[in-house]
Amino acid sequence: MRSVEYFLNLERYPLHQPESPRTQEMLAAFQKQMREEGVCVLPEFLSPAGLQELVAESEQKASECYHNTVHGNAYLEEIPKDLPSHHPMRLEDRTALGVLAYDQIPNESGLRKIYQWKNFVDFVGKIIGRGPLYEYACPLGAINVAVMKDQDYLRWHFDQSDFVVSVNLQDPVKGGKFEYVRNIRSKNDPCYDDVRNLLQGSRKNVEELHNPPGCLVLFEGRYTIHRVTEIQGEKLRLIALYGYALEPNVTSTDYLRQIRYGRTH
Ligand SMILES: O=C(O)CCC(=O)C(=O)O
Ligand SMILES: [Fe+2]
Repeated sequence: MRSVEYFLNLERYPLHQPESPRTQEMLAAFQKQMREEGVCVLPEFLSPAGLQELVAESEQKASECYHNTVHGNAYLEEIPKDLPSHHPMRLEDRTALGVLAYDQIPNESGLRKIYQWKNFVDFVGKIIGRGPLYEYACPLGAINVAVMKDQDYLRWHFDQSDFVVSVNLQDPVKGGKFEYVRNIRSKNDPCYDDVRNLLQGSRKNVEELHNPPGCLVLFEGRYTIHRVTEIQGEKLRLIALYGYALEPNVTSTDYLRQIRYGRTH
């Protein structure tokens, strides 16, 4: 049985020594990056051997994923009836992807070991800077792996959650780029004109995230709109998504579970 250390690059990121000056220095820099940019990328977070094992495991399970195609808007909300015709909430697009749910991730998986490791949870929580983190209490979503095949696509959207923690496992041959427009809206201003222009094809302020396999990414997606461009080719895009909450016992709705996992439990 492998220990969590096997999967991580602890030489570069000494999470096992949380009090060491190097870890503290690193944390301060990532906290600053998170505060200022709303995104934080930690390259080579996984060890090469750990990455290889997690890819093999996900590839092996990929055919069991639930695949769904849904059309909707960028707000992941139903469209109110009386909206003007030019409102960006009326603009719908396609999302097509597969997902492996938490209960499809093997009990011995390194993905679980990392997710549950106190040093990891504390480290991520400190970077996010919003207090201690709790494991997401969703039996399907706490850890899930997005499996994207040829022609799959994740449309432009805002997240319903404050932040996402992801570990990229495998890039496709072509496409599958994570694009975003940083703070296109804010808490107080929905900036509908900018959102509409983007949804209609504008490339203004579009950035591409550089997160090769093995990267850990922390991302705030509530005000930063983002998408994954269409996958091309036979190689799967595989990315593990870790759900954490700022309080205990936070879970997802049956509606959301049905769309993402094709079931509620
Ligand atoms: O697959 C990704 O890189 C991002 C996924 C995402 O944006 C989401 O699940 O909300
Ligand atoms: Fe998202």
